[in-house]
Amino acid sequence: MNLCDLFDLSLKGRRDVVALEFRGRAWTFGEVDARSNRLALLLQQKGLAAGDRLCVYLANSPEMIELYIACVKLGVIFVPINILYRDREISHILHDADPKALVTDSEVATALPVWAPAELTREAEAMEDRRPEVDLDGDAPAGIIYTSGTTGTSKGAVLSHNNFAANAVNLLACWRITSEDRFLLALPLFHVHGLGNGLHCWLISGCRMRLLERFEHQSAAETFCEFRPTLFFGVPTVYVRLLDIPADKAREIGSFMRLFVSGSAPLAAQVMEDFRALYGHTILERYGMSETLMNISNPYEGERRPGTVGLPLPGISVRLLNAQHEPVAEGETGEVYLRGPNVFMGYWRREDATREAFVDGYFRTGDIATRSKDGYYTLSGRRSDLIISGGFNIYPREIEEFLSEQPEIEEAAVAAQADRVRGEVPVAYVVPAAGYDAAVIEARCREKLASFKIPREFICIEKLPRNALGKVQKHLLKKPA
Ligand code: MCA
Repeated sequence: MNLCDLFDLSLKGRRDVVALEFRGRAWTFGEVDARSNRLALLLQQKGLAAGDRLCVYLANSPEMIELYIACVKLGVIFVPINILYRDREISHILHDADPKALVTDSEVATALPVWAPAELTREAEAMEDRRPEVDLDGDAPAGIIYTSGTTGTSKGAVLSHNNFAANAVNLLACWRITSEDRFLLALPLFHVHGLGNGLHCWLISGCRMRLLERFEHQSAAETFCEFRPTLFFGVPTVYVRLLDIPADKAREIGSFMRLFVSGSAPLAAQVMEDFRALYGHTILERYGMSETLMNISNPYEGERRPGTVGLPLPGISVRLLNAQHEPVAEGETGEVYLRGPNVFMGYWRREDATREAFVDGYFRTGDIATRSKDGYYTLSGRRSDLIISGGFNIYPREIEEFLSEQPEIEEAAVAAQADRVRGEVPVAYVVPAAGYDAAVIEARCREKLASFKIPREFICIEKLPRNALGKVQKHLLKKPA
């Protein structure tokens, strides 16, 4: 079996049922199937074949969904690019993934063929509504998700049909997702949360999904009350924003909602408490990664314990190991290592990084956790200095390298600063050189880096605190009095 066999539960099994709503329009599963069949044959006619990569730089849209399904049907590897990325970040992925083409509405500097989604849709209308004949087994790669790299440049996590399938089957079973659900998806499809969990749970369960281009907190109450969803996935920032909805509206939303899920960053226990008081629902928090999809989840039935990510999902083995790769004692913190059908195939064309990522067949997550006597996991930190802002991963090294390229900066360090809405935001500690002007530097960052990576503050200091080995001691960084 491969993903198409699971998708056919809805694409064929629920052909005449409304599947997808977007900006006031709706499509049945049969229409989604026909459109993605035609698109797959068009891509094939344009020279794409199983194993080729197709980069996609698009905001959430039905066209992005159809492209993904067409790639799955053809065995083409789907490579989504964060729509907030700028040229510097995009060009790295276009070079690394080595795709046949890029699909986008934006102006992107590349020598690759660039196809606009509307143009593809128009050309595909002339193709037959026929499934391409491609023999794919579950170990075929389905997608490459670029995850910010600790070394400053991101690496492509290769996820197979089986990875996506195992993840979706787990979530449908454990979160009771069925064709009766009405699913509101506001998360970006260029990340695993929106693509791996969102799109796959929708298409395999056969539920009705309303897709949003993005989460807009100003119109969230109206959107919820108009569509009346039963299922919603969010990052903690979204739930913080939902706390601002008037109590009467929140109660109304709580009356038709079945399940709120949170992930991609830690959910503050207080936010979970406040949310329960306002909506009458206990958010279900879970833990995943781009390299492994979902690993650990609080239970649907049973205690959803605040501050924890719950229990390992079916088929997934978890170890907490110390620096010597030995199991830690009960209640001690250790690094999370994972093994299971959800764990990726490796980093694209990075045998070295892939080798380093596994110990005895277990994937090394870089996350630090403890386990309670009754098996609940609590994440307590990270091996690297990853910053998670509004659910987006930021590796300071990438920003530090960019800042160090500026002639007006001698050296810089980027650290996390707590933020009520986004959890953490990046701030830069800068040793200035001649001509330094924070506004000029910020403008350059805004031009070259995704908005969520731009340091919220540029703090000038005389020198960076370093240990005897010369390593910057970020925990000693503080604003001058
Ligand atoms: C944010 N912005 C966007 C989007 N999201 N622009 C276009 N499309 C988006 N999807 C930009 C806004 O234009 C603005 O840019 C800035 O972000 C902040 O926007 P704001 O309106 O203040 O939004 P917010 O209330 O802060 O909410 C932000 C958000 C966003 C919508 C929650 O952070 C988001 O969608 N986060 C989800 C990320 C995600 O899917 N993470 C999963 C990774 P400007 O500042 O220029 O005006 S996968 C993962 O982590 C693992 C696998 C897992 O376990 O899930």
